Amino acid sequence: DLYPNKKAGLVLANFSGGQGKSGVEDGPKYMLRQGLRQDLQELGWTTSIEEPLASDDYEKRKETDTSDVWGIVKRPQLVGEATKQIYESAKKVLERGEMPVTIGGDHSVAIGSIAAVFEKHPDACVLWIDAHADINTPSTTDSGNLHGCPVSFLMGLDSENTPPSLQWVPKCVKPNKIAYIGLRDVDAGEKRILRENHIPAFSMYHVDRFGLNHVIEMALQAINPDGDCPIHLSYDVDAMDPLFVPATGTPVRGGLTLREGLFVAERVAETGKLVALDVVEVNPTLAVHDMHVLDTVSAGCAVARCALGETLL
Ligand code: 5AB
Ligand code: MN
Ligand code: MN
Ligand code: MN
Repeated sequence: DLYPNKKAGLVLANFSGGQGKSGVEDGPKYMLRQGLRQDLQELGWTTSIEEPLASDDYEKRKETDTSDVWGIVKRPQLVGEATKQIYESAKKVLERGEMPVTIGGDHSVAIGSIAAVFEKHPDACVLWIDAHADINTPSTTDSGNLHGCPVSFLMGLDSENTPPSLQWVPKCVKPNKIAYIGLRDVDAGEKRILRENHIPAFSMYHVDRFGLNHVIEMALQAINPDGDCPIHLSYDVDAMDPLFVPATGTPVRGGLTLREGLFVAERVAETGKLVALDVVEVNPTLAVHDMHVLDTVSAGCAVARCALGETLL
């Protein structure tokens, strides 16, 4: 069996402070209501729930604390505190021998989950599935939204300009230990960072040129050449086309089909090396039809099921 122990700790990362739109904090609630926990139990997983953000009202603080800025960067204090809580929860899950499944929330929450995974597995690698590279630094970001920056903090890029509240983040991810698939909206500063650091990055162009199957093999080969490293899959649902995943904060047309999106998760499951999963950027309130909510939430749940082995026979 690929997953001999089959214990997952669902880390509910109901947080929206890494970007401006509200609603993404409801992602976990909708995915649970859709039956995510039962789905995983039917696959044979024992599940526990962690609620790292339950003891404070982060949404309220987002609305009221207008002084939480660091130059152009928005809400560094809020993001620093929330991601630290998520980090502590994910560490607890890992210490119990369970797989952290972090449900966002915006993609800044991956700061916490990935930091925890590298503490337990220093030899881990990250597969980042996204339309965006999320590697802006406080110096390169145009939006000031921290969900566009998590990778730069985890890599320790531009540490001179790291807001004090995020200085706890370990510089754990090396440039040859993270690969991207699905990119199609990368800022100029991010392209320079990817190039200068030789970070393996596969855009939709590469998916069309080589096919997704080959792209996944190249990505895994780049970060995990011997196939023995633990894998953290950080999955932004906007990697998939807005036709299939309309209710997300920064949709970009020309993305992965639903089947391609699930195939990535299935292929990672097949490696038997998955140790942690994030599913982020489901924002039910951005739907204009009920069907948009259902499509998006179902796709998020399907990613989790596929990553945890659903379609492997
Ligand atoms: B997401 C953009 N690069 O920095 C920025 O959805 C978009 O987690 C970031 O991938 C998108 O604001 C963040 C323009
Ligand atoms: Mn994205
Ligand atoms: Mn993202
Ligand atoms: Mn987005």
